[in-house]
Amino acid sequence: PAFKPVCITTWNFHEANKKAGKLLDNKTSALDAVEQGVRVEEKNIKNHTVGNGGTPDRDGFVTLDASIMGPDGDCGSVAFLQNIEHPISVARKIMERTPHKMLVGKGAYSFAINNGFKPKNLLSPESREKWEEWLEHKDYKPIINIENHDTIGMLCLDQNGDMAGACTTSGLAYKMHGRVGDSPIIGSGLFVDNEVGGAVATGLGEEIMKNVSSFLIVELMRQGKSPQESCEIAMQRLISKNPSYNDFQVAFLALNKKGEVGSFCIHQGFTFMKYAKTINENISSKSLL
Ligand code: SD4
Repeated sequence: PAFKPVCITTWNFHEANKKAGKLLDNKTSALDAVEQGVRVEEKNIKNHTVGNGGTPDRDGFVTLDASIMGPDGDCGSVAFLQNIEHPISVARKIMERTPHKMLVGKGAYSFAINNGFKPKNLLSPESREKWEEWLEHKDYKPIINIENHDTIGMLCLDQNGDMAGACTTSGLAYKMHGRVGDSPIIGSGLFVDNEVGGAVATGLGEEIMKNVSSFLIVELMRQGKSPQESCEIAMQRLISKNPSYNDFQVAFLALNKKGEVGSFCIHQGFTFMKYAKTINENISSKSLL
């Protein structure tokens, strides 16, 4: 093949990254690979930060955000979606089957049902129990590295040299009902430009959104910066806008068209997965602090 496929994923989502990496090795397109890859974690009830089994908002509702972006520059996203296990696939259908890029809440749910998705209660007994414990104190503080696995953001470069990305999450634990994070906001939680590369973000979405960080990282790569330099410069921008960065985590992951990878986070503890040449490994990110 002209290009050696690469797949990278936020945190230690071993299985999801391997699934997508192996699909790329079998000539699957980057777009299909990112969708199939992140679905592994959406389905996984033991993971409390994505899809099924996700941590609910403060009122006890699991509400999901997701986005997908393909090599043709097109994108789709869903936000505040409930009772649907695979928001990434809903996002893809919005991209492919509607004149729009984003659907939210009840409208996104109706669209999903009309397109063959089945309703499902996503609040696992375990997540419900933890929420009930949380209700006793109702402390609202972003947790820095939730169990070391969190929002799943994935970037794939396929054998044709085409790139796609996906991002899917149940968002911040115990967020306000109706809160939407960075993950479904194109340019914030995810951005891909097939001429340059792609970036994904995880951590405190409010900070990522106000800096449109994934778009910024891709634009820095367009100017000739490496993925690593681009992640670091975007982080400098982000922390320059909020002096209390010691109190929250943000992490970036980027991939360029040459298959080079970069990552940067505020606090130690962010890791990412990389699949290349049949090796699937977990790598510790450089951090600011
Ligand atoms: C959000 N960025 O909803 C997501 C959550 C996350 O690590 O990635 N936490 O703000």
